Amino acid sequence: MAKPTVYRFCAGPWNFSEGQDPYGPPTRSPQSFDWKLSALKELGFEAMMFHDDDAVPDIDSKSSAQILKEAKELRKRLSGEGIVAEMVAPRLWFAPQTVDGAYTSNNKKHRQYAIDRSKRSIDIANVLGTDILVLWLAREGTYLREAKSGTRSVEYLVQAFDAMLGHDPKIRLAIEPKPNEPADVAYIPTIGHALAIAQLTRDPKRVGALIESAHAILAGLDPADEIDFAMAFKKLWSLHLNDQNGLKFDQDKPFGSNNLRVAFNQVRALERNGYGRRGEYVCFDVHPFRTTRPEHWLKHLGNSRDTFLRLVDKARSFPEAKAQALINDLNYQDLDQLVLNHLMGR
Ligand code: XLS
Ligand code: MG
Repeated sequence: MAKPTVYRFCAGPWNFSEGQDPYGPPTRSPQSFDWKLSALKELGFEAMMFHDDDAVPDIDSKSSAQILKEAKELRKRLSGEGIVAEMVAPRLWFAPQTVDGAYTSNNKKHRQYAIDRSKRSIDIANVLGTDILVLWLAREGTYLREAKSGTRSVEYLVQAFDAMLGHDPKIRLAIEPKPNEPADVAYIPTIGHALAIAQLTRDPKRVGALIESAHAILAGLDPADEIDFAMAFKKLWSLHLNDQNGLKFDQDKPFGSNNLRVAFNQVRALERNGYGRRGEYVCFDVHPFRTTRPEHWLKHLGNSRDTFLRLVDKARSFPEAKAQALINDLNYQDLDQLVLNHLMGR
């Protein structure tokens, strides 16, 4: 039997957010990048994930040479702290050019902006020593379906992915699907869509996925099934664990906060597929509650990790033989109770 996986953890600077939401300002004073980096260390996390402008602020106003210089400084800073860069993601939902889509905008110049910015993100990833470019396709969808052609949007996405794959022979694209928000309806809502569009690109084996629990739940799916599906294709290259209470705004709650059984099944899926054995990190895309006081600022991350590790114990100590006997007997009533009793500690 293979040795149990020793999981390694990761978070991004945005996961130390200040409490702002669409209806109100921050509730905690902003902290510097250095504060966030030392918070990550204090938590014992080993990696940080980056949007391109987390790594190089005000990226659009800087030359390529300047971007590379700042990325190199960051690399040095991270190595000094013993923290690894897990991925880089182009933030393609802020700039005026992305108001109506980035790669799928109806405006040619805006599509080019998105591709050029993605290439810069790849250059940053290279300097930071990661081969993963995460693509959360925030604005690749519509508010009105009549505003765009779905077929043409698929073609635009493939053209953009091909440009990125051509820019660097080693980069891997990890598509992070989400069905809605900020777009009304997105073009790549699920892992199935992400892996299907990968097949149309110039190098399908370098186009895979990142699963975020909340995004799968928003699509009405079980995140554990999404994990199994991606891993059946060996294409789960990163992971954003969190939780979500039903079909509403993206909540980024601590892992397991809303539904412990759904969280348990995600951990079981990771365990049975060997997630983490090829160097993948467990990232928590979680936010502190708005009410959080500064002295409790790191709890949502520490708590998510604690819940994750306790569920790893639960997955490893699950009475498999008993469960199998109940499955063979079609006694799903008792199987259900076996799971609940196991989770409740008996
Ligand atoms: C938003 C996404 C975003 C990505 C990285 O829901 O989770 O933060 O993870 O671009
Ligand atoms: Mg995410």
